[in-house]
Amino acid sequence: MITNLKHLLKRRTGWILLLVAFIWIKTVIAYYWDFNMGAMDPMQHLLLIINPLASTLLLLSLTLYFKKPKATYLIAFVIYLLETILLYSNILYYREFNDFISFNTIVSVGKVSKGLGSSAIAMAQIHDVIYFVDLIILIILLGTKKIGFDSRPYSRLQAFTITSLALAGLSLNLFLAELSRPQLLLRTFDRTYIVKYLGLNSFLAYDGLKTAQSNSLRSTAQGTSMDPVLQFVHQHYAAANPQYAGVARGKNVIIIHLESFQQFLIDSKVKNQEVTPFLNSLYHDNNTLSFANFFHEVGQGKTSDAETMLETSLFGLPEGSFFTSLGTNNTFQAAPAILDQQQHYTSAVFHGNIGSFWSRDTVYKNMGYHYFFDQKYYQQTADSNTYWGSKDKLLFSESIKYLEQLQQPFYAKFLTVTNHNPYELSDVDTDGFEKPDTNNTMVNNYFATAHYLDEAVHEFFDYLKSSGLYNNSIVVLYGDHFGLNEGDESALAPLLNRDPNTWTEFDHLQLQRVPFMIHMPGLKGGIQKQYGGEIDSLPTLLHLLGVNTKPYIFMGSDLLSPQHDQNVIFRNRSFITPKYTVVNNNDKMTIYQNSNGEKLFQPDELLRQKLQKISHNKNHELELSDTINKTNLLRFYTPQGFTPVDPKKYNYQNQYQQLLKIRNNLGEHSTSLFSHNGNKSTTGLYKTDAPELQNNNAPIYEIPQQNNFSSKPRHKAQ
Ligand code: GP9
Ligand code: MN
Repeated sequence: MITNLKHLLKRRTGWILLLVAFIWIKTVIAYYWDFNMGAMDPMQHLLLIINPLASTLLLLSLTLYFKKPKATYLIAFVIYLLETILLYSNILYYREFNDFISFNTIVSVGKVSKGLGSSAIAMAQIHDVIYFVDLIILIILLGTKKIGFDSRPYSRLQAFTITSLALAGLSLNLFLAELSRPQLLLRTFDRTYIVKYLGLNSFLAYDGLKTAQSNSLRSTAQGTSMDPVLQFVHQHYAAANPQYAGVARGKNVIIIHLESFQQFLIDSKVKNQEVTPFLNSLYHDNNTLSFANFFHEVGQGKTSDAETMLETSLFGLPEGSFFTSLGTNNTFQAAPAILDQQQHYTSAVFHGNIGSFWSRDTVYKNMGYHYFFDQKYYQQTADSNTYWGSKDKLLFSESIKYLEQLQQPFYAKFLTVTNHNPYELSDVDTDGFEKPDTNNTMVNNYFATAHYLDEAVHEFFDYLKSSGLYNNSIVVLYGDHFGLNEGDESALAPLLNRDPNTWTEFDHLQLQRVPFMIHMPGLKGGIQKQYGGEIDSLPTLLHLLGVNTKPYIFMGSDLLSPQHDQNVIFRNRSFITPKYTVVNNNDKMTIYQNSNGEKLFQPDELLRQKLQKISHNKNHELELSDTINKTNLLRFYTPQGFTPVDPKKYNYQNQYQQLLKIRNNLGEHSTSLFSHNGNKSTTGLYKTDAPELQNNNAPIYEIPQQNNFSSKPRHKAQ
């Protein structure tokens, strides 16, 4: 065996395999030591362990095609060095940004120096030596002639065999990855995911390909491409309703993103228990504008699509997620920046999942978010997380420490996660809620996690009241998208008192309603019957806050405006009007009547034409939105009174320290809740029955472990 090995090291194949082995071993060490890959099950661990192998072998096998042995040895060594540099740069970059280096980061010099310049040294750690030990071993092996230079010719067939082996390995890797995470490349959730399943090389290749594609599309656009967009926006503009315009001016805005929450949950009962008693009470509250006919309009980007619409009033893309594919480089004119520039709002997102998911850590900077509190700001114990991050009750209660430090008015968004499929939660968390007994576990569980989410929101509202924030805030609650998919609906139907045998595609589309509630003490509320969708939420909110939306490129319109467009288009181009539901199947329209769900087999010509026209207009709207996003058109247009966002101004590290520094600098001018409360924390006012926090009188607030590096506040003091 040993002699075989010694023998191998004296051949070209041996040289290649040795380099592959070194890269492989140190990459796996980095996965477990330096990166937080979040492998959850044996399959994910297996993928982590094997994924550097095939792509490295593939790259190095290419050097075997050189006739001259010197070339093989030398170029293979250069590839090995480049791989080492790539790995180590990623380690340093990850320590600062909790993310992997994208193709764009490499090509744009500014960002590289930002990520890997002088600061890189500060990111280095003693144990990093391990990533270079192999280099020393190599030198020793070469020096002691253990590695021999094989000058014999290398047959093409042999080289081809190795390349084929690498390609087969790569396919197997891809197959296993799809098995473990369906739609991995289609939805491109997160850089970490791609690295986790396919490795650093494949990630970079994939990212490079995507970037090249979008760059070539972008280069076709020019300033005049905005003309049809401006024309549409001008015609489509719906002026604010004078009854509501500016009624929430100056209030804090609190957005509560109800994960996977569908409207049918509101007022529903299971085994005589109200599923979401608190949200029901909000829905019926006189101070809540509750939109009964509000639809999600997401595509494959799910949560990220909902966020795109809510923050920009532009649609997500027809395929994939806008956040991950284009959002990291596009120009935005989004809610946080608009509110900051118009009314000096401080903005923050609170989310218990890792920051790189959906590329939020980059996209939020482009949107102008001042702060982003992601998973590392929340306690991480064995039972504090579900698959998607911090449990909602913990998310809300642990956020208070940060929320109370935000300068007011603030625009704060809470992204919940517990009500996300597979909707698994222990009985202790769901507080004895009895699940339904359908034969579909997903359906049964869904009601229990929705119940948990309801309690979490309730606790948060209690805090808003006890801390006084309630009186100067406007709270917006929305469901981002469906929680149960079409396949689950037959199990769900009986719970909605429906016969699954008569369930149609009409029912499926009608079920895409999600809550949209705007609550504020003193607001003239009530259940609103007008139709609308996620695309309409931003103009509605901005008008309530007294912002003139006319200069902005929004696809939606104010739900409260008499000129509001009530036709709602979905990403698959089916649409709903207040009277009809139209299913689009390869451009063939099937029309249903909303009043009774009946299919119109022979609609009269006039109606057909009318619906055709709506279809045409709404498709035009989707196409315009896609052109804006795909060709990054907003870079050619700056709304009056708006300054383009500079993402470099934002730094999501050491945010707690940044907030304290701003508070100290402002002294008595600080407007944070903490300052208004006589420089006393309000965290003690938070009451939660979260079992994870029961053994302590007060919640444990772990100050996130962070590097002291670059703790300068980048956000200007207001
Ligand atoms: C993860 C969360 C879930 O951070 O937002 O995203 P989804 O799978 O619903 O799109
Ligand atoms: Mn979601």
